[in-house]
Amino acid sequence: MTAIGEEAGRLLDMLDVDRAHWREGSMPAVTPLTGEKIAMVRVCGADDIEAALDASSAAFRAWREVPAPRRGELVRLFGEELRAAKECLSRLVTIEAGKIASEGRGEVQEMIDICDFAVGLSRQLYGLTIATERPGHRMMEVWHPLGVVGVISAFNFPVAVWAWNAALALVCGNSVVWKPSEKTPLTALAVQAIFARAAARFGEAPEGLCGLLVGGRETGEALVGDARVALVSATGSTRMGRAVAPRLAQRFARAILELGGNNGVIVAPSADLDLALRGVAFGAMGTAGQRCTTTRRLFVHDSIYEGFVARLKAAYDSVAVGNPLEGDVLVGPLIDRAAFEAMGAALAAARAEGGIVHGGDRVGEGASYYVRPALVEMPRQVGPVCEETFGPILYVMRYDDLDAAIRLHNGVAAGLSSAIFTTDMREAERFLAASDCGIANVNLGTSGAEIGGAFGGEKETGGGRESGSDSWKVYMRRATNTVNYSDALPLAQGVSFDI
Ligand code: UN1
Repeated sequence: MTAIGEEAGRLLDMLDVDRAHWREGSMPAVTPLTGEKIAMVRVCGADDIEAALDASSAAFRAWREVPAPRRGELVRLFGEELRAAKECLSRLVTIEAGKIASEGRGEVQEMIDICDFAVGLSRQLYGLTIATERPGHRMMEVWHPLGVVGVISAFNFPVAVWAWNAALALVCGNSVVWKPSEKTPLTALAVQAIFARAAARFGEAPEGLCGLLVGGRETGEALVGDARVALVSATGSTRMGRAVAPRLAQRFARAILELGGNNGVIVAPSADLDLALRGVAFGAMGTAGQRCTTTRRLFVHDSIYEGFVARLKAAYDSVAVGNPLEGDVLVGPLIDRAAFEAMGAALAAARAEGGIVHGGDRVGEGASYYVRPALVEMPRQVGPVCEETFGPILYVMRYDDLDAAIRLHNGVAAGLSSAIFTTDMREAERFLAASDCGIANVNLGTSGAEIGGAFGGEKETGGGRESGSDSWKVYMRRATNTVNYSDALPLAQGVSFDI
């Protein structure tokens, strides 16, 4: 085993992950930092899937009877365990997903934050009391646990996205079965071990409350197709969503779809350009362009275009790209060769449409894929600009009329995140009113949302909402209850039916 493999092993040992799961399995776990194999992970078979779903169904039946604030106590303990494990787990996120150290820590912090949110929520699963038209009656709505919640997550947020779903699902009284990305099984195993510690301290969590299924596409399909799974929360490409959504709809199961983004930023003439520069730089280059909220399109007003784009190019030239374990870098690797090839193909397509590419070259060679982020000046919004390529490519376009820019901004299939930089209040409000995305910001970038808001997007982003606000409601079922405490039986709508 190489040094980095040994470090991954040490971290897994420190986090108490059973070696049987990552030493003698059949699936190699690879670090994008060097392209080396760092573990051999056990993949579940059809029997494991069956057993996990049975266990999860049984766990749900028991867990739904536990009062919600008690359920919150388990999530509180999980948050404590995450705090204790933060350094180890975030380092493992860096090794397995390639994130720079502060983003690895940020990801684990996001898990801790959603635990805190969910603990509070466990005492606030409120329903309404509704005025009834009938005398001596009371009408109310009550929220009940839903069932087994399947979570399918992507490599780029290998642990936080599961946590958004799991923390809410658990306080809502559900059990959870998780299929992580095949590219990031080790962090998933680590999280399971951390959860197991919280469950042991809690003492009354049913066996199988949080299941993990490491596997490929068939494993995800099993979750999507199984009648025991009431809700599937899936993060990934729009292509994946197109396969998943109809299958869930066919069996009337619920879906939370968090699919592609093609997020745009408008920089208006009145913008604070220092702020805009930092916001765009982090949004477009952070996480090596591998967030669903990454800034991919930039519309800059004609009057400030030359100066702003020149400053942006200088930032692109100065940003340090490389192995986050070896230095103070801001941009780590692409996840794999396929990502690198997709980026190359998009840049070639952009050139063919008249784009002028700045950056985008490969750094180093071998089995890891580091690239300098690419800034592409485009004459129009065409070809690859209209699609999500999961890498650090920022397409830059000029505009002179804000309404036309907003129309272009909205003129793509995805609808996740968006932003405007302006100090003109009317422009800001016009943008917020018109952006067709689930997230719209003023004077900050498109990525790095806090857990307190509902997270998700419209159109081909899938329409799901996770995390904060009232996203919890999709993890529960609502019953409308009417109670008659009178001696009469008045019918609604004044209907009479005297027998
Ligand atoms: C994702 O990329 O799948 O807003 C999620 C953000 C993060 C979550 C991104 N809080 O960028």
